Amino acid sequence: MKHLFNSLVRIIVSAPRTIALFLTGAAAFIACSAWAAPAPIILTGADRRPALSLDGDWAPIVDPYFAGIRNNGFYLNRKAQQGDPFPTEYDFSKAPKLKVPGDWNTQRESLFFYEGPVWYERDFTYQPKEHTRVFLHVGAANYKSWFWVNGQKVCEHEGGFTSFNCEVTAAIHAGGNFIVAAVDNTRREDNVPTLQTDWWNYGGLTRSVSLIEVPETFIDQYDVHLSRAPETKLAPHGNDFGLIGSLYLEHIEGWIHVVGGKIGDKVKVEIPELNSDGSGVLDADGRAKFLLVASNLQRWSPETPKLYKVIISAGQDSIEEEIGFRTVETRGTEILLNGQPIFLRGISIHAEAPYRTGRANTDKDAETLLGWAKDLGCNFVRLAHYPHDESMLRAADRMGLLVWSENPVYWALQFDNPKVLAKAEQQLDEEIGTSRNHAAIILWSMANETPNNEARTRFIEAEAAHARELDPTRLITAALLVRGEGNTKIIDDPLGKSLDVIGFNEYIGWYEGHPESADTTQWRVEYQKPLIVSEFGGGAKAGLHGGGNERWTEEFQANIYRHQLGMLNRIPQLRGMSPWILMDFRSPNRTLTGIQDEFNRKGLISDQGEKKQAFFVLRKAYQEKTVGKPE
Ligand code: GCB
Repeated sequence: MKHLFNSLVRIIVSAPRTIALFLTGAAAFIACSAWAAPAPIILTGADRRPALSLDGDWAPIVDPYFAGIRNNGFYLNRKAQQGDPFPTEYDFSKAPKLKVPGDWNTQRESLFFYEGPVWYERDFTYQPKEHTRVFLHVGAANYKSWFWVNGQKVCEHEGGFTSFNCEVTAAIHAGGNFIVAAVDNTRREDNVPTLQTDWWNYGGLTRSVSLIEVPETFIDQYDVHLSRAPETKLAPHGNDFGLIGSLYLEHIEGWIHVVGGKIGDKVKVEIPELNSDGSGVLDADGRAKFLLVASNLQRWSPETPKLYKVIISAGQDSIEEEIGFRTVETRGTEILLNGQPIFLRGISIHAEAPYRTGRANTDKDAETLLGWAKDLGCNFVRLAHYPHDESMLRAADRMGLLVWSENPVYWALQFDNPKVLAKAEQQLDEEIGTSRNHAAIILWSMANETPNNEARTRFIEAEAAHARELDPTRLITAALLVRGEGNTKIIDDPLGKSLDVIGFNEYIGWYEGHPESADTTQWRVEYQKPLIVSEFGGGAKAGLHGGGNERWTEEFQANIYRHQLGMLNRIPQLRGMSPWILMDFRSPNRTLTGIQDEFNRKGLISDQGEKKQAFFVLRKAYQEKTVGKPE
């Protein structure tokens, strides 16, 4: 406002040309707020498409007052152009570069605590092909982002942990092109997540960026999964499918959605190794269902993480996937994987990069983190507190780790604000739409530690219903808070009614009592459903030693784990655990100098890869299977 006032004063005292320029600038600003570019689209298996990588050096302008949008009719060009509305003073080419993918906080000391807008620019050459559409694929941009190609707005997006795709076909041309992006990680009350979290608000183009080419009519989303229906044993003399023999037949089913397809167009799914294929035809919504019969399928499990090549095609378009097939369901208080009860020996993981810190985003980060989880004896990981990078999910599929994937509905959002619900649902659309074909994912988590009140319950019930509609094949969970009465811990949050599996967090021995307090704690659980203790733990600085009752020592943390494991074994419907947390991670809340230094130190491993004593306590329990009900 103040700026507008100053501008008006300047206009009144200056020449008519300035008035014209001011109006152009103001119109451009209004246009920016009012003109919505087409919404980005969701692509399943975007990483399986031919792509031109735009990773590498991008030129940034740090713009704390967002002057690039307000004053100058945007930083749309590589540098200020003649005729720009106000005398402009920017030139991307002069800026020292930032790496993409990457958060800006760990790349430049002055940006360590920075929250606000940063502009990015990148040049590239391109040769358009006929009958091809081109999408700018953004792995993640935290939190809000806007994109222009050759000065033309191509999209904007909200949400910092999911991928999205902006069509650039009409904006791109043969030869030299450039992209300008603005990314703003300002925390706001009506964001998802909201103002308070316990992790670093890493800003920027934190995951890979590329250009993806697809035919004019193309597959955007698909779902290929094993049917939960029991397998069919064939009669020895023939059957509906014309096969003879005593084979086990299983059904692989799903759907394919085609953009630009016509009713009746055919789609096809093939699994060459199983000698199996199936087809379907598009309905009025561009979706085709299919069913495949597979014999002698080897099911995916943590012990045998078998992935099959699956070819999905529609008209000119085709994608080659790697998909595992398994079922997951609950029966009473059991979790059944492939029909058999399973205990989830897990660990929670943040997307914090091992050794270098910052946002994890490479195959190597994923392999290191999940490699440590395997070494710990895990068959399960809770990917907290937001959807992780595709490379984590691909690695989990390959390495045989079951996954809890989480929507960033964390602590106290504006639960009574319908716009906030819409944002949470949009992030679910993107999370589920992009990752629904990972055999590893068994649980969609709706939220973490939310206050028990009616608005919250309504909000998460709506979210859960939305998730079930998007994906009826997986289990819905959330990490709940527990309440205490004397020595008894009670799980009776009404939200439990709308969950398939109940997660709960507790910090006995750290935020309350002593490690030994766990020995006398009783549990009352109001739900006959499977339970997962989604967090417990305590802080320790790697290399700091002392007695079992000295806080911050490795011994103290190990002591918490010993007593917790004993206590948890006394909860009859416990079906899994994901203690907090695999590796130390940055959090601005953790200010204890010399110990925390802006790291949450509850990791079993330090950010530099040092394993603490508690790692070995948990590993022993997992390896010897002294936790959980025998499977
Ligand atoms: C919690 C939160 C987690 C925190 C953790 C802690 O309950 O869910 O995000 O980091 O506690 O360390 O306090």
